[in-house]
Amino acid sequence: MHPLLQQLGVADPAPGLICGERRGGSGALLESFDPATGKLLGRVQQATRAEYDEVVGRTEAAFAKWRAVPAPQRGEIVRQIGDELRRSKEPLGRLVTAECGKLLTEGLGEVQEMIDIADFAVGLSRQLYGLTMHSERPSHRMYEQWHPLGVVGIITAFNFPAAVWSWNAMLAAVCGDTMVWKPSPKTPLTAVAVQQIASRVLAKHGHPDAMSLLIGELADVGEPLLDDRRVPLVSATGSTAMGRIVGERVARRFGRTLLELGGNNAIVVLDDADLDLALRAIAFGAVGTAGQRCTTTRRVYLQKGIAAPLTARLVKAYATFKVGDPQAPGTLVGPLIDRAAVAGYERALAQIRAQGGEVLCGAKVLSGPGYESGCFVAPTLVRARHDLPQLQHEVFAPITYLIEVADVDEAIRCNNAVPQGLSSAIFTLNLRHAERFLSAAGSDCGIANVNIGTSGAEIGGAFGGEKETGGGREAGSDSWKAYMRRQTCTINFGATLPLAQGVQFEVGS
Ligand code: UN1
Repeated sequence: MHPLLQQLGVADPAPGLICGERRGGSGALLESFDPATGKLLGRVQQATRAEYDEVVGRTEAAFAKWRAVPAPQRGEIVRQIGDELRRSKEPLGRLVTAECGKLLTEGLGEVQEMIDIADFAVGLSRQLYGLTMHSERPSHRMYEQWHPLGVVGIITAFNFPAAVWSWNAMLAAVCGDTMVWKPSPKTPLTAVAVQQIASRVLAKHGHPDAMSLLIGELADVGEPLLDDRRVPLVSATGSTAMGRIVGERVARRFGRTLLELGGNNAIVVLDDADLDLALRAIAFGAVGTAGQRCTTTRRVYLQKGIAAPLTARLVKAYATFKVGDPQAPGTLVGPLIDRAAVAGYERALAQIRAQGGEVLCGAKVLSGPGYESGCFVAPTLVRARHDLPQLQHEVFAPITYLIEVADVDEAIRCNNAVPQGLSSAIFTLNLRHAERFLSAAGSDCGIANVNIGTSGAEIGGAFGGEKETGGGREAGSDSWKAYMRRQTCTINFGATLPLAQGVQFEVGS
């Protein structure tokens, strides 16, 4: 058994069903591999369709109890989950790295992000504010209040196997919802370890079934979630193709969705930029997490005055990037999640070449000592024209396009000329250009930055994007509203019944 699993108290096989004290799964075994070594990390006994029904039933029953707990007390329980995560940060961060291949500093950062959102949610538990309005009628009071929704379905992707759950779960919990988590089948062990931590705390407070985990085949767990009227909100992170199915299916039953889908993010570098900053931001955005963030920088628009020198500096920097073991200090690029992702990288490169893109560096699958898993690829820079068709597609791999533009207007047009709308950034020291990028006529993305890159957002802001990114917002600001239902209340404390808009309706008594 892997020592990290032992340390985190995860059995072998791990339970693919966790709901309170109920630990189980009687479906097929799912294997989880370390993409850096290709070695088996552990196995999970998946849940069946019947077990899905049982768990959603229990989670729904738990809702009646959980919503009755005052929000600040729910916050106190979330605070204790955050404290448990603090205690487990090191082994959990290492497990994230082992299972999804991100650098150890990023694995630890991911757990930090969970702790941060837990803290945020604790504060929020005393701030689920509604507005009050002045009624147009005498002796009337009008206000709105926010109530919990019910069972929230949380579907997460492999690249943030723990943090994205916590963005949803910590907010949903203080909002009074209970939840069912369906993690990526590529990172099930991280989910089991995280769920066990949360379940332990919840059980101590008499709410064991408020958060549950279901790992199972698509037909047994994923699909039923979409059609299940007991689940009023499905929050899904993943590809646009997946999100389209989720959005349509859930809408058919008038359920709500919160979608956080594909990104295809650009950095614009103008002639007046601080090029040292731009270089570092492009590097982290493009090759960080091996290009497998939804916020990864995929397109870089360079104004013509700095295009040649910055391209040369980038190519030189790329030659120094160490690709390899994500646990080893000094590594900057870990593996892709699996060989299917490597095949996607190769297919994209074939398209790029066929369409006339010029590969400047990288563009190969790495082999030899340290690369036996077959999941390592060289970070790649491509010089392209703005109309290269492949630019329209998100490929989860470290392939970055460098495109020359004449000025800020062309850069903004190009930034917006893709179907996705998650993150964007401009590097300039000119106030007018920066503000132009942030204006209504500027970037059309959910996130727009100046002199910082496209990835690595803090939890305090609302996170999400427009167009095919799905329109959802998670984490900070007022994203909590997605997990609640709004109720508008009008109270008449007078002795007459005036109607709104001055309508007269006299009823003889
Ligand atoms: C994702 O890739 O799904 O802004 C989320 C970032 C991270 C979140 C990425 N905080 O890059």
